[in-house]
Amino acid sequence: AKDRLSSQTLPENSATGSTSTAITEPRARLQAYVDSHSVVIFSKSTCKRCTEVKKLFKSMCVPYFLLELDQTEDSWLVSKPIGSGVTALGHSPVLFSERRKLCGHGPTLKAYQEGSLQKLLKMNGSEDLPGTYDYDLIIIGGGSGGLAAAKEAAKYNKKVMVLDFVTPTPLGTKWGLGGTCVNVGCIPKKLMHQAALLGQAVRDSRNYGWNVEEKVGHDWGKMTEAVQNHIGSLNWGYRVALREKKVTYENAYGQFVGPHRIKTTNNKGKEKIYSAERFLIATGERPRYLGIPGDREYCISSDDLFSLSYCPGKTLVVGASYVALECAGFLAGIGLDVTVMVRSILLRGFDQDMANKIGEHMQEHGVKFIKQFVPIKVEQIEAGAPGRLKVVAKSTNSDKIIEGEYNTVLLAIGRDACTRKIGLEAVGVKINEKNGKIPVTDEEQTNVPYIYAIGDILEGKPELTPVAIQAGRLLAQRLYAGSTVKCDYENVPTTVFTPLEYGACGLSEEKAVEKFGEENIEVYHSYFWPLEWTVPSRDSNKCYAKIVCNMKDSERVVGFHILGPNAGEVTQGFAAALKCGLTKQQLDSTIGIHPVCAEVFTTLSVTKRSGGSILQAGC
Ligand code: FAD
Ligand code: NA7
Repeated sequence: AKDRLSSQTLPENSATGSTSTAITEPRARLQAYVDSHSVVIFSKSTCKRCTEVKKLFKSMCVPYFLLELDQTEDSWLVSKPIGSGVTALGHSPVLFSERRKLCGHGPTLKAYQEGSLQKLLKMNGSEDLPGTYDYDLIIIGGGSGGLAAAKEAAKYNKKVMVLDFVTPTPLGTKWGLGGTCVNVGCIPKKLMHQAALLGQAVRDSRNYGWNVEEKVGHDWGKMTEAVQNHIGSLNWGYRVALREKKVTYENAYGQFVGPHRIKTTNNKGKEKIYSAERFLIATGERPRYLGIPGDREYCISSDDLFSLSYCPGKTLVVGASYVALECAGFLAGIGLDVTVMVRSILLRGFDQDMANKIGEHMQEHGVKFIKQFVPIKVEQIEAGAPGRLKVVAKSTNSDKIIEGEYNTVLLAIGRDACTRKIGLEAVGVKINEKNGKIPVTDEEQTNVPYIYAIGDILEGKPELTPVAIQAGRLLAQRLYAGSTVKCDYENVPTTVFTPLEYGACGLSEEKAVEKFGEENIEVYHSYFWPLEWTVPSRDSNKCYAKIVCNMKDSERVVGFHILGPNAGEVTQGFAAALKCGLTKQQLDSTIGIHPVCAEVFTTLSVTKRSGGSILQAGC
C-alpha cells in the first residue's frame, strides 16, 4: 500500500486578485489552527462530502480540530479560495495533518481504503509497517462468515488467506473446515431433528395404512455415521472451493502479534508470521462450562454430541437456550429418557408466550423439566460408553438440594466469544470485557480501522449463519468492489427446531409492548391443527400463529410467530413480506393456499385483547 496522498504546507499568501490584502488576517488564523493541531478539517456544515470525511475520522477514532467555515465569522472563506490548490470549499473538505495538506474528499477516502491514510496518521504503530504485505486480507476463522468473506474478496482478485483451527473440546472432539454451523451446529442439529421427526412419521404412518411393526428401534451409531459422512463431504467441498478461488487456507491458530502482523501456529506447534493490509476476525463462539466440580471431566457439550460414538442414553440437558431445547427435543424424539434442568425461564430473548407453549408440548411428549435448579457437582459413578453420572443440583430460590443419576450430562448454558486469546491487545482492538464481544461500526469495522469483525463475536447482533454470511459478503464488496451496501440486522428471521418448530421474525410481543406501548399493539392469534395430524388424531390445537401489529402505523406487522411443522419454511416467505412493510390489511387481502398451515395467517381475526376463542376443529 503506497502513500498516494499529496502533501504540502499551507501556501504563502498567494491568493489572486483584489482579495489578497483582505485575507491576510484570516489566513494567519487558519495557519495557527493548522500549526496547533495534528489533524485539522476545514468543512462546510451542509456539505455531504465534508460529512463523509468527518465520519471517517470519527470511525477511526482520530481526534481532529474542526472549523465549519459556513458557521464562522470568516464567511468569505466559503466562496473564496484560501490558497492555491485549496479550492471549492463548498463542495469538498480541506484537511491538514501535521501541517501537511491532504487532498480532498475522494483521495482521502481512497487513501483510507488503501491504508495509506492510516500510515500517514501514524495509527497503531503504523510507522513499523512492512513495506508490502503478504496478503490483502487475512481472515481468522473459516466458519460461515469467514469463508463467505474469503470467497467474495477473492472474486475481486485480492490475495486472501483463511486461518481455521479447531481447539479440541475437553473430551478431545475436533472437526474439519467450515466452523460451527456445518460441524457442530445447524447442519447436524437439523439432521438429527429430522431423525426424530421420522420417528413420529413412522408412528403416524400406521394410521395411514402402513403396516409397521409395533416395536421400531433407532440406531444412534448409524445416524451419527450418516450425519458425519455428510459433514465430511461438506468439509471437503469447502477446501476445494477455497483452492478453486485461489484463497490460501492454513489449518492453524491465528494470533495478532503487532500492527498488520499475525502469528499462526499449527497442530504440530510450528509458527509462522504473516502480514496483511486488512484483517477480518470471524472466530465464532464455543460452549461455556459451568465451572463446577466434574463439568469438564464428565459432561459433554453440543460440540461433542453430534459425533458421540455411543448412544447417550438417559440424558440431563442443562440450560434452556434454543440449543438446549433443540437437543433435548431430538434426543427424546429418538426414544431417549431426557430431562432439562432450567435455571429460570425457557428461551430467554424469545417471545415468552411461544417459549412456554414449546415447553408444554415437549413435556406432553415425554421430556421432563426440573425448573429453578442449577447443578453444583457432577460425579462419575461408573465409567463407560455411556457411563453413569451423579448430578447434585441446588434450587435457585431455596436451600433445597436434589440428586439424580444419568448416563450423559449435556451442557447448553450459552457460548463464549473466541476473542480473548487472539492477541487483540497487541493491535488495540477493543472488546466488551464482560462478554468478550467486539463492538463494530455499521460497516463491521472495529476501533482499529484495518481490522474488521463479523459473525457470532459481534456485540448485539443475531448469532445466525445467514447473518454471518451476509455480513461477510457485503463487507468484501464494500472493501473491494466499491459497494456501499451494509448488512441489515433488522427483522432477521429465525427458527427453533424443537419437536414443534418455532419460526419468528421481528419483535416478540414483550419487546413490541416495550417499544410501542401496550395500547398501541394489536395481537392477532389462532391455534391451528395441521390436516396431516388429524388422521393420526394427535396434537390438536397445539400449533399456534400470532402476529403483532403496530396500530399507530397502519397495523404494520412488527412481529411474526408460528409454532408448527415446517415453521422455518413458512417464516422465510413471511420475512420477505415483513421487509416490504407488510400490514394486517395486506395479509387479509392475501388469498391462502388450501390446505396448508400457513394459510392461517390470511384469516387471523381474533385479537388477544378480545379474549375470543382461538381453538380450531380442522378445516
Ligand atoms: P463459526 O462458524 O463458529 O466459525 C469460527 C471458526 O473460527 C471456527 O472454525 C473456529 O474453530 C475458528 N477459530 C476460532 N479461533 C481461531 C483462531 N484464533 N485461529 C484460527 N481459527 C480460529 N444458526 C442458524 O442460522 N441456524 C441454526 O439452525 C443454527 N443452529 C445452531 C445449533 C447449534 C448447536 C449451535 C452451536 C449454533 C447454531 N447456529 C445456528 C449458529 C451458527 O452456527 C453460528 O451463528 C455461525 O456458525 C457463526 O459463524 P461465524 O463465522 O461467526 O463463526
Ligand atoms: P444463551 O442464549 O446465552 O442461553 C444460555 C442458557 O443457559 C439460558 O437458558 C441460561 O439461563 C442458561 N444458563 C446460563 N448459565 C447457566 C448456569 N450456570 N446454570 C444453569 N443454566 C445456565 O445461549 P445459547 O446456548 O442459546 O447459545 C447462544 C448462541 O449459540 C446462539 O445465539 C446461537 O448462535 C448458538 P438463564 O435464562 O440465563 O437463567
